[in-house]
Amino acid sequence: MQAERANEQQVQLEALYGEMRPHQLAPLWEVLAELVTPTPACPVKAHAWDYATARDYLMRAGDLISAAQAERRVLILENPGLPGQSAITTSLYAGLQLILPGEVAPCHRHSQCALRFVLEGNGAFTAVDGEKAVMAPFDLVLTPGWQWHDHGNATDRPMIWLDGLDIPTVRHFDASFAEKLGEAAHPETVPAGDSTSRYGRNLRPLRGTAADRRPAHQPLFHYRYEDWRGALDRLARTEAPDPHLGHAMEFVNPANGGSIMPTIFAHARLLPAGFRTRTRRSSDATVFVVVEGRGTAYIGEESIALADRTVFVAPSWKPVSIDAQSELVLFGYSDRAAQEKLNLYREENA
Ligand code: 1HN
Repeated sequence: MQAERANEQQVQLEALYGEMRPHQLAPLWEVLAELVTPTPACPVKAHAWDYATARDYLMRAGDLISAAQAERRVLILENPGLPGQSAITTSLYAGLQLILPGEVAPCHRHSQCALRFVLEGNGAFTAVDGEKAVMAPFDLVLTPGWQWHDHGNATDRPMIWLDGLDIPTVRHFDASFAEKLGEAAHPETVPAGDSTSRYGRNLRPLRGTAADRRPAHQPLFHYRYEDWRGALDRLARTEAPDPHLGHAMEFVNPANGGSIMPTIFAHARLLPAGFRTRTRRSSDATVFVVVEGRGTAYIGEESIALADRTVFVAPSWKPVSIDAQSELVLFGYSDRAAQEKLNLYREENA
């Protein structure tokens, strides 16, 4: 009797849904549990990209299409759980970009924020609003939103870097704007290295128009490997590693002491040889690059071998433990900066 009544209710509800659908109306109670999950439940998968394999495909693309023709010659690192979405996590994008000797990637700007983390090559540059950052391996270079940028390589070797952008975040807000300068390169209006000498030494120009060369909210855009690696090393010599992170340092914006860009948080870690981090989970899915060393990342049920320049991604809220077989140095970026502003960020240490 009861089953019959339930069945009748279901039949009538389905009929009601069918009638309301053409009016763009739908019942919340059928989807509520999927919308508001007790913990993060997204399709992002833990995954790793072997550098040599990706590099090989990138070089083959380099034989077929120029940087100028492609505008940006990049292989997207697509999360296997987000096919076709140009996304490595629900909020972030990652790609590997190649600039061959003599090439220029033409000048443009967009509302999306970008970082470059150099993987190979020495001496090619990104110019941001007319100031060149001449790049070395494992340098971090920022292109904050709406700043003109072009890339060039006047060396005789290819340069390859990891691009990290907030493309899915900007897409989520439907707030993408972009324009091309119409010239290959921005006029070089500021001497190379200027922003580092002005803002990268715990100083800032006191006054005068020259102080306005960079936007006040985003003064520094080049974080050199030799600087951050030295700082991490000195930290490691003065204290025991954090049980969940190892030795870890955040890249900060000197304008406000906060994250490097409004949507993107970046950090570097050093794990001593033989150290294994205690399991930790956080709501910011994170993209990592192996800078030095070997090890294994345990992410949920997966175990990922870490070798030279492996790029890997840890999804939101999956337990992560990293085992360093030799001294292991990692770079990582995530949307923690955005989540903290929205009061969403959480972490839990086991
Ligand atoms: C972009 O502007 C660059 O400037 C790289 O190098 C990757 C991916 C999507 C959209 C814009 C660059 C990009 C990008």
